[in-house]
Amino acid sequence: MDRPAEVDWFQYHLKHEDTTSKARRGEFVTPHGVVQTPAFMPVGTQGTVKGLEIGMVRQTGAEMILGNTYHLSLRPGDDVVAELGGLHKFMDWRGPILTDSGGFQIFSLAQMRKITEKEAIFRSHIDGRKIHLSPERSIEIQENLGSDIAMVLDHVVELPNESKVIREAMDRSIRWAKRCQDAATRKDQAQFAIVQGGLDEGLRVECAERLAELNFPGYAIGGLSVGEPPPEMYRILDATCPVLPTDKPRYLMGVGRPEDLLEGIRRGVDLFDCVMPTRNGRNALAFTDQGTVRLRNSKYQRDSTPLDPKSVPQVAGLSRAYFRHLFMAKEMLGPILLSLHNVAYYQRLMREAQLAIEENRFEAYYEQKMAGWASGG
Ligand code: PRF
Repeated sequence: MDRPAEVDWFQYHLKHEDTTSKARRGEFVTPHGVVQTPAFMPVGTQGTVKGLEIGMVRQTGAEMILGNTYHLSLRPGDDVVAELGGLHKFMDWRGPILTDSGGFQIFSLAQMRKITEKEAIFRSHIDGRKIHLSPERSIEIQENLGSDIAMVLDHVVELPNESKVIREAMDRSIRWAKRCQDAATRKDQAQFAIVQGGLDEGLRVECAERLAELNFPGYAIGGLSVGEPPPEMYRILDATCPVLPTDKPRYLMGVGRPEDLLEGIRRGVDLFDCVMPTRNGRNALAFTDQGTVRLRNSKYQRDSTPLDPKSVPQVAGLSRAYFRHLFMAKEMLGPILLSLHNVAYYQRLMREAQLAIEENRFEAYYEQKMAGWASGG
């Protein structure tokens, strides 16, 4: 869609700061609409939030979704998506879209990867084809997809790792962030930088400070939730968040469990994404206020209690026994309805968190949710 180039999109309004924690209540303006923060983005890797038709995604209350450079450039091809009018039109999602740069997918999916200063070279996990992904090409792909927010290409390394390797990847990620910035041609797309630096607080602070100088419209914290114990991630958030600009949104990439979201929010994170609600939904694991429920468990065979009476209308009337039956019988409705429930659960959590921040009671809200999840129903 053509939009006036002179309009200053991507304003972040910090509306309120919780007095009991570092939680922030904000609003992020994009060309495809406003996102209330804290916010959770369902993951739509291949141009679909798995299992959910687009009306269901909207119904959950999600305001922004995530798409992937890596997957969509390999299949169907970013040139194809561009020719068909961009990703919004292709998948009929009218709201904001954020696309990841490919940095993390090269790390987690690609075979035979090699990183040089110029680019990442790897083999496609689909057909083994050799692919070159430079910062400039990542931005070209994301501009072709037409997302509202493009992530810079970063170099993600395994943890634990030698400090020299972590520093080199961090330095390269900063140089690549600058190259992404210089490659931008679309006024209706904002780029978010990504803080790397492993589990080293000093490196994280340095990275955040150096990226802050480049004045990006938003900042992500990457390289976490890659297998380290959760307290390590919280320690890095404690060190990193205070160094990030207060007037820009902060995005914790690929996180996480409901408790990780609240742990992030009380440290000042505004935005999250994770495959957890959809992946677990396909796998018979439900999120509830009493903790996770494994619906294949035989103890639910004759359990007539509703999974969650506060869920969406399609789910609110369904018993645990019915869900167990759907999964045992391998009916496709099971994964669909449970993905819908889980994504809606995450969205409800974000709305509750937003309200708690507005009313200066986030810590009390956090304590109450954590106690419920620990109660085990
Ligand atoms: N970098 C990018 N995408 C990501 C991550 C990252 O570090 C993570 C880490 N949890 C998830 N997604 N580009």
